[in-house]
Amino acid sequence: MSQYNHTAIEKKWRSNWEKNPINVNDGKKEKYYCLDMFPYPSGSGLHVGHWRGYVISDVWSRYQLLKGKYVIHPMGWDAFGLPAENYAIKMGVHPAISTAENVKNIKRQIGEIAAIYDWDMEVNTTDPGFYKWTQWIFVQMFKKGLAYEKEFPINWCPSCKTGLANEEVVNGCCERCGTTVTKKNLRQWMLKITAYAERLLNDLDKLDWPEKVKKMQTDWIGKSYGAEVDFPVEGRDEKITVYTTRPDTLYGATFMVLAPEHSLAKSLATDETREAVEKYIFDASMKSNVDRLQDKEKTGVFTGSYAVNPLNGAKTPIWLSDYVLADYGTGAIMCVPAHDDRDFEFAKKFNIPIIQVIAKDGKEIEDMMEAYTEASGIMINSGEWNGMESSVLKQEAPAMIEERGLGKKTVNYKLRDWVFSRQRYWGEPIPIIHCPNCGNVPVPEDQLPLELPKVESYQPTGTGESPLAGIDEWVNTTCPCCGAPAKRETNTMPQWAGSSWYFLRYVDSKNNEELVSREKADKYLPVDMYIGGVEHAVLHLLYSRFYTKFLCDIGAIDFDEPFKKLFNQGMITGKNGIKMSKSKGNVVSPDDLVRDYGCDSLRLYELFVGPPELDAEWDDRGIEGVSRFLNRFYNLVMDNKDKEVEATKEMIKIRHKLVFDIEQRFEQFSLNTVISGFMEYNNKLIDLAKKEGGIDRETLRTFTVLLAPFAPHLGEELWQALGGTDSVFHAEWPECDPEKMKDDEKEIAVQINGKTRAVVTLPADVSKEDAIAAGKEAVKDKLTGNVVKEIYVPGRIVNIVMK
Ligand code: ANZ
Ligand code: ZN
Repeated sequence: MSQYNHTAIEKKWRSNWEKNPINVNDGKKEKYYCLDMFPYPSGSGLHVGHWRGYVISDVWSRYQLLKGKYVIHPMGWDAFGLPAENYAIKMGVHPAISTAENVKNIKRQIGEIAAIYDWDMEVNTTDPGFYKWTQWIFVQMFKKGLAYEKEFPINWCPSCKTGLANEEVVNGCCERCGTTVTKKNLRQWMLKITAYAERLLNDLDKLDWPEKVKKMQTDWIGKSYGAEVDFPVEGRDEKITVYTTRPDTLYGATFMVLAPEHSLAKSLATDETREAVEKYIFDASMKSNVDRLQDKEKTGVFTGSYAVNPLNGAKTPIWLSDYVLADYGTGAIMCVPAHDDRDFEFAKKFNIPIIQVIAKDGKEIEDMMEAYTEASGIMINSGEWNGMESSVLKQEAPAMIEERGLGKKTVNYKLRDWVFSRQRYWGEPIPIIHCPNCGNVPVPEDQLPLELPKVESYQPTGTGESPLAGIDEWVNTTCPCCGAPAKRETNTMPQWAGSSWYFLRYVDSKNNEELVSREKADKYLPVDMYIGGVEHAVLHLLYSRFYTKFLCDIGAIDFDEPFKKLFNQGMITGKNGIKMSKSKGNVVSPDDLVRDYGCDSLRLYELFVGPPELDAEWDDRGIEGVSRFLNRFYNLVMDNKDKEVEATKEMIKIRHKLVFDIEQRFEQFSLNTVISGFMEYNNKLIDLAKKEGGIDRETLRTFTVLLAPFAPHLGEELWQALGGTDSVFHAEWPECDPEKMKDDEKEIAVQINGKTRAVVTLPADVSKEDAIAAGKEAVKDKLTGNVVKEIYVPGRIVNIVMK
């Protein structure tokens, strides 16, 4: 068997594509926008895991191309952010320089994949021509009151020395460096993403996204229905409003807990409790969020004051505890230990009474060992509510409470406004000027971009100010409104700022007048297919939806969801599922594999390792198998291309079945089984070629077109060998005719008493009588006894039962 020369073939077609691009916009074709999550240009380059996502998106793009679409398939760089800055601090190299080097290197590596990226569209978030518009969006948000300043305790990473968004805190630790996050009181720029909570939630229905991701966003937005109930404080004019999702349990509230930061916390202390209360409040303020939220033993302090249950007048002790969060609901809760786990634990620890108000089967439990948390069962110990079903009451109680003037029906969201400032250097400057007369004034739009100045030291100051604060010439400016001496904002934007809208820019990346022209936006946007890792389920994918909705609201674009379809690829890991990383020494570089087996083989193998949505362990040895398949197919074509074989019924049938199977698997995004399908059909054709002395050219051409999205170089080479004069990607995607797929003959097993004795080949639509007759004929010398029954299973079995 001859071996095809992948090096020569791949080189030939690369240079050919450069001269004659295959994906051209003729203005008539329907567009298809297939987007990769753009990478951060890190210094360590690409490994085989990175390849997978890019191969998936390229195969999909080329499939669309063959279906006659103009494919928008761009690439760019998410290049602001901490790693480049940390590198600058370590090496003393300006981040712009190291970033440019990394981009160059990764671009070369991505070139090895042979994807059909349109490099004319390339964007880089650190390019002033790009971040002009990142700043412009911020200014628009500021004008609409959606970007605002606020001082409050934010998540603070003591190692990165910067504030973090809630989304960047994972299990209480900094998403980037893993350090435990603490709280710090800082003036912050905030984006009011909460104004879009309802739309972000409802519009998930419009999206063809994995259910898992939709659920993560739903949970993150965290809408809950309940009631705010007012508890008057005994002996005072104030009342405390609690938020509860379980107003059905009001009769079971035996105490109340306020967050230590609650505005009334201090004043509720009595002479006897003051010292303990103040100490508790102070200690809580020193604790990090992890300590507060982790499931450790509950702590708390009794304030000495009581509130009055508005429903039954019960005297309810008021406690402080840090398991109640200050910034959720009202920062105060009514506690029902019989039906809430945390309240139960607290009540047990501090010997507070427990009153059961829901009974599973109508019977009260003597000594509760744990909370009964389900909202199902019969109400007991609940006055006029006794006997009601708790699930019904849970729905009705908020309105009843509101009618009686004891509180109101409410909806709550877990989603918080987005902390949008970073006290770091390598990001977009926030385009705001602080004027002593005019307050916060945005940099006038015609002065954007507000360029990031060069600094001497990138080192974060650690005081909560960015290194920009140290450049007096930059900080000191004049107010664009009144001309008075004023100061620039020195915080920068988070890395998410550019990635929240970059996909809009590709289709008009050089436009200096607009973020994207409406004409181009209408024509080429939104994204039809977005491919990337699942780790972005709530960060990038939520922010992008928010930005898109905002830009739609101000008329910059005409759609309010950025990504119609989302595909999350699984990760390629090293042995035993361990993530590839330099430090673990298990990184597999594509370079040697491309050299030894060719780009086409590696592309196929990246997909052959398993279902694209699942993680897969890398094993170099597997590439042999796909490489052997490509070689066998190459030889099949080369050996048969000139034989002028007339297509037999069998060949036509296989050809149509091939198209049917491959297309169906493609549409289900089952790319690994497309490849195993190729292998099976290849074997069938090789056998058939032996039997029939060749294979017809049309079948070989069809197979070549189907294979081309996966192995584009080989696809072109074989297409040319089969007489193609234009690129294989300009061939039409083959049609499948279901009529031609039908088997017109069937192999039918002939059994005697259930044991197969012969096989007969009969027309697929043979009648029962004929099938039985033919079956009996085939086994006639074995029919020695009395035939008692004749059974025909259509198309499969003739069974003759004998005694
Ligand atoms: C009484 C009650 C009885 C509750 C019961 C639960 C079960 P969601 O919105 O679904 O997360 N809660 C309210 N504000 C809180 C805060 N700031 N910090 C901590 N917990 C808070 O849950 C809302 C429920 O969480 C509320 O309903 C409240 O406890 C608690 F059998 O009120 B519940
Ligand atoms: Zn001014």
